[in-house]
Amino acid sequence: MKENKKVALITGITGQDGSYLAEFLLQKGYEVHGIKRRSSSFNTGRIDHIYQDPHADELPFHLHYGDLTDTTNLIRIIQETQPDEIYNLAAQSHVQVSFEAPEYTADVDAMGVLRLLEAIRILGMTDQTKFYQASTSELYGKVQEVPQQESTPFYPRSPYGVAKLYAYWITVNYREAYDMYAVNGILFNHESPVRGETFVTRKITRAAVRIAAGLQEKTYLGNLEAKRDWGHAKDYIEGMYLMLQQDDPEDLVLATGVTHSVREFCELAFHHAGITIEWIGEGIDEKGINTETGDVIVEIDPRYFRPTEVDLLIGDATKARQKLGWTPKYTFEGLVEEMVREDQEKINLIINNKDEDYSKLSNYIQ
Ligand code: NDP
Ligand code: GDR
Repeated sequence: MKENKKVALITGITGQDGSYLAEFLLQKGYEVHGIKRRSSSFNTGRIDHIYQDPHADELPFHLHYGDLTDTTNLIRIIQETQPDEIYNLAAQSHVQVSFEAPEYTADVDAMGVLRLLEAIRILGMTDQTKFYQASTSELYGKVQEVPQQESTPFYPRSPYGVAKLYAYWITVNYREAYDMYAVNGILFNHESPVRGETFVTRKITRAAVRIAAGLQEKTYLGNLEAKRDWGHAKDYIEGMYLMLQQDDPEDLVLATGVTHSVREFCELAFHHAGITIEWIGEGIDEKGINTETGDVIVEIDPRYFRPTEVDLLIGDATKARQKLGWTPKYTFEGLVEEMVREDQEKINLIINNKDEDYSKLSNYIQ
């Protein structure tokens, strides 16, 4: 007898959000398909634990090789999997990198969305497949009003933001032109212990525990004054799911409504790692000092400044609260503490030589 499971296809399944969403949908009884890129080294670290389940053979979890730059591949995967829901989380998601690779970023983050939407249309699946687009608070960019909400004008400040602007509007257009259930979740920054190591939060929590353990002397950061509305990825993937379960498709902001500077994130992360930080100097000569030892633990490196910066993000998720009943469960303080604690645990495994996967060592001792 054919099981009556809902089928979800997740692009970007190997990323932070994709891995949490896959787990969440499997728990809800979905058959989950994910698109992963071919890579010369392992890139499934965030989803490997799903396979470690003793009943892995029975798990309704399937990975497909693919890429958002490859139209025929996307058409084939959608045709084969016949998804009820597509969550498009794949992207070149690093803002700073988008200044160095603007064309590639546009290809994946803008054109990739068009390719997926066209695939759904070409296959005649506009009535049966719901589409979630991972839109971003980077669309707001240069501050027009705060807090930012659905009606706030967009003014992106990076090739990433501009590519995501196209993605936002093409999703709206396919919804209106073809009567598709297609929505944008305009998500403010969300982090977790599996956040990529080059985003500022994880860069800081990882550095804090390594410095505290004597494995690293200092870390280099860019703009300490930028303010972000940081939430926990686990809360946000639940919001994505809820956005596809409504009667009518609607673009919604997900945010905590609380903002903090990079500097504040730094102070709290080092505090949880057992270090009190004090700032001396100004501008690019500013330094963070360990108050106990007097060691310089944070220096400013201009290479991390962006050609155009997004200074202040603080979101108003009133609509999502009303329409979805969505509220974030994690606080900023809880998020930072969890990230530091988990990085601490990884460090302890290495220090105590109990880490089974010695290839991970190079991630922590360098
Ligand atoms: P990650 O960078 O952690 O994950 C991105 C995923 O996209 C990875 O699985 C990556 O694969 C995959 N990917 C990259 N390029 C391609 C490509 N050409 N074809 C197919 N897959 C590709 O991002 P997050 O999980 O943090 O974010 C998920 C989505 O949400 C992204 O679209 C991001 O722009 C957006 N977003 C994120 C926010 C956040 O604060 N986290 C806030 C708002 C929006 P691989 O593992 O092989 O690199
Ligand atoms: P962001 O995240 O650009 O907001 O995009 P990131 O963590 O990269 O930067 C946040 C702020 O910190 C400042 N900063 C630094 N950033 C990095 N990466 N490294 C540094 O050393 C550093 N020093 C200071 C940045 O200038 C910036 O102001 C994230 C991504 O997940 C996007 O995909 C997503 O769309 C948005 O969040 C919402």
